[in-house]
Amino acid sequence: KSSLFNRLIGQRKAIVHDVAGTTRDIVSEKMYFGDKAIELFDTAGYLREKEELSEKALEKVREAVSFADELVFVVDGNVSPTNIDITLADIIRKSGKDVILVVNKVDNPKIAKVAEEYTRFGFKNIFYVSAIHNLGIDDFSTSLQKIAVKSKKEKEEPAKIKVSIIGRPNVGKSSLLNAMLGKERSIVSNIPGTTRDVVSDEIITDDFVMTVSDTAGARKPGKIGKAYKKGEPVEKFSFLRTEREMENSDIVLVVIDSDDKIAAQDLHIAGKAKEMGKGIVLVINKWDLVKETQQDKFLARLRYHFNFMMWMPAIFVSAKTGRNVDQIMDLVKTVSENQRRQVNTSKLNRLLEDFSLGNTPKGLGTYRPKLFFIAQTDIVPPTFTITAKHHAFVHFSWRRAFENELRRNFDFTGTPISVVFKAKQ
Ligand SMILES: Nc1nc2c(ncn2[C@@H]2O[C@H](COP(=O)(O)OP(=O)(O)OP(=O)(O)O)[C@@H](O)[C@H]2O)c(=O)[nH]1
Ligand SMILES: [Mg+2]
Repeated sequence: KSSLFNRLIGQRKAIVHDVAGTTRDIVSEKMYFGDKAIELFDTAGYLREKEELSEKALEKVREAVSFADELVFVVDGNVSPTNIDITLADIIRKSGKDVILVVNKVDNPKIAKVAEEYTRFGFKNIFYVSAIHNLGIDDFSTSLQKIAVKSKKEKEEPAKIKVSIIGRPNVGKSSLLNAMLGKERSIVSNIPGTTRDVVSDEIITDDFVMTVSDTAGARKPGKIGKAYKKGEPVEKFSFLRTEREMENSDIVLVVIDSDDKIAAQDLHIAGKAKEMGKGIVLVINKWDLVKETQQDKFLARLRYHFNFMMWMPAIFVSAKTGRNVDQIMDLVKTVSENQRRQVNTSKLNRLLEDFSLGNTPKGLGTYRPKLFFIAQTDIVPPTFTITAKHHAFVHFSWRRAFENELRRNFDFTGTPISVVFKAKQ
């Protein structure tokens, strides 16, 4: 299997063989076909046994079979089907998944006769190859390409980034948009509630097209209710528009006014963006108004209040003087990369295994959670799915600690990440 894997990947990967029977043996690599790709898993190491498969090895096989979308079943064309082959064929057939049977080591006509014995497994899609001698590999690879073509398109490079500017009324959102664009695009005034409709424009650089939207000031829901009763329906409408704009964006610039108190509403807005899985940059505006003596105090309060989102980058700017405004663009780009980060599956499994050694999730009574396998299942926001038994008994504090461990190992600055569980069948 490993020779075949290496042949397909093109020798780019050193296969790890050290610790048999652990997730350390999962080696994966992406194979690209144009803008489509498949991720190949080599299950080397599961099946060391000569005669029969241990229950543990079988479990690993079932796990891999259940995880994959399609299967490549590799057998040795030099020898007749063994008991292990028959057992594996059975598991694979029962999975109901599409299977490619690859009969390896077929490099001369004599062997071809033995190799044909494998047709009795009943798999229609068969390739006779020799990984060592590079025979039949192209045809096999073409059939992998067919799988890739069926798959979803790889999510695109962060060429297009949608950014929304959200914050309480009068914090300087419109001023910020104008400063970022370098033109007076949105109306600025010292009257709160100036912006009523979303105002968007594009910032185009060599690396990306950033659509930036200035929104109506987000007021406390209670206040909107009061305004509504007083016959000001526009406000309520604006708030809904704001939320919708947030939902439509990849990254939210949460703007707060450094010349004012940090309000519950500021935390509410940031919390909402987090809940929606959006990338977040905290932009602290009007820094020109804050005297140097007050700056430390403000920083301390900021750290205290936004403690629940340690991973959120913050930048101090002045829309008025233009200070640091350019750096917002750099931060947005970094966050955009982080929220599209895809972590290699073998690295993830190694991390989970190492972390679990010192942090076994405790269960309840006889219900002991057992974690089997982890894979990243989505981006924007990065989502990790752990296949487990009794996962309902994993305490939320374990999940939080593991999220922190992920953040320690991979840069997810500015993006929420999510760890979810999937029951093992
Ligand atoms: N000193 C100073 N004043 C600023 C800064 N940014 C904005 N302002 C002022 O703050 C006031 C409100 O600015 P806007 O940009 O209209 O604020 P907004 O958040 O869009 O307000 P709404 O649309 O009403 O929600 C204006 O008087 C601006 O001139 C800044 O960096 N420094
Ligand atoms: Mg405005």
